[in-house]
Amino acid sequence: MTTTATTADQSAALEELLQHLGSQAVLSGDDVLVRNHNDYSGMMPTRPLAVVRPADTHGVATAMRICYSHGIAMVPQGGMTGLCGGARAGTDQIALSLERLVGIEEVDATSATMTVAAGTPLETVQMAAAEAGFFFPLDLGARGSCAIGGNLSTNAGGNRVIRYGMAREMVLGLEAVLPEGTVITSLNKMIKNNAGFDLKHLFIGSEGTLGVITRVVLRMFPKPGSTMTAICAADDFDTVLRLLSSARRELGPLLSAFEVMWPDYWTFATTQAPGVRNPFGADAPAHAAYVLVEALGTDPALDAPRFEAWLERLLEAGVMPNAVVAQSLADERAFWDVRDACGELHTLWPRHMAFDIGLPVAAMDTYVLRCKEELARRVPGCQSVFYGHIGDGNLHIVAFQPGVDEQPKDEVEDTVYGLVRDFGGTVSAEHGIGTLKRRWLGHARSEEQIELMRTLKRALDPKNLLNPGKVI
Ligand code: LAC
Ligand code: ZN
Repeated sequence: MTTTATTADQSAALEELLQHLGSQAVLSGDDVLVRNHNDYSGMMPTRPLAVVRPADTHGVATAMRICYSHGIAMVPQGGMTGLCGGARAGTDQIALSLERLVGIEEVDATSATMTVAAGTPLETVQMAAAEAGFFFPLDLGARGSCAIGGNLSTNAGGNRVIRYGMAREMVLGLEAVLPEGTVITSLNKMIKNNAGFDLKHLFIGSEGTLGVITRVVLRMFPKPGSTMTAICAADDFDTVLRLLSSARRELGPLLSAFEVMWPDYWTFATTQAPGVRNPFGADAPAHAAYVLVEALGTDPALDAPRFEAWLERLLEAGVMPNAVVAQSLADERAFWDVRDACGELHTLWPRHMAFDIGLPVAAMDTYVLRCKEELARRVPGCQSVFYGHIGDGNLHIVAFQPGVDEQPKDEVEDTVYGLVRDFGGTVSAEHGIGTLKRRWLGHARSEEQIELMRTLKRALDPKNLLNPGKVI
């Protein structure tokens, strides 16, 4: 059931919100800031009816109770860095921004946990963990702007999943507000707690459709004592797979990133992205794939020579043609700059289409070849680059057709997702579904799975007012 609120309902709700939360927490009409109009998905911006910015859980619950009783749809918003339209609010909807619900509430060194307000930027969380002598491993390009609540509601991935898992693995407890305003507080600090359903997982990865996360208890990890980073070249994808299994075997639990870049991406990054240099040298020969390998250890005196010796053995055995190991922090940064150059693709191809698919690792290269071929056949002049977190079976594709007014979205999506279905993959490995990928959900989930998602949605949000039209 979808409820359509009348203008009278909207005015009554706004008046009540102002009365209970104060003018600092309610912005409407022209006062709504541009930052609340859109996420990073590149969709058309929309100005929500109003933005409500409560400063505590009680305020969030009050706002949601008021909106629910007046039949007004609410859209939770964090740092607005999502890539699928999940936080984009329509003109008749109220954006519920967590931007004032920020701060580190507690750092518990004995439990190795920190309790954090949901609007806190990821980078602030990382820094607070570091100050306490710990490490918070979730990391992604948008770290300075994205909010931890958004990271959890989308179950964010990033570059260190291979070692530490997705955002879901870093949460022990949380507090969330149900669509009609009930607060569910479970700030659990224990690793083991099998007392009934683990309700936090209803809210992690459901993209703000079942509840709004307000506070979280995060796991902190020991701060690594050493970082080893290398870029390896491979002359075919089998070499990449051999390198991956060798890294898993030889580096064991130290392996913390395994990022693969296909030549189209590599050429873009090392020749077109500003300030990025080719770690093999500007005139180095081209290869079939490039891999950034990172390992985090405990003791530089032991770990670094072991890491170098491992790569040395592979080079000597002729497994791969070339590899460079970072000798300084500046080198490490320069290697990651090649991988992070994807952030510059929007300047090169302003209206590009970006994908975040998942595939069985063994099928990855065949998929890339087929996809590139089909894109070239179906979309004349199509430019595309392939890169991703291959250790996690997660491939990013960015495609663009130059010289046309409107991008051929349907052809490109049909190609990318049609092959995903044929290869038994997923339409989103880490960015989520939002609105952008909603029509493709059936390529990755069965009807029965989607129906169960809808059953849960109806049970928690019978009026379909919390982030309606997203995910399912
Ligand atoms: C990345 C983000 C876009 O891997 O998921 O760069
Ligand atoms: Zn990614």
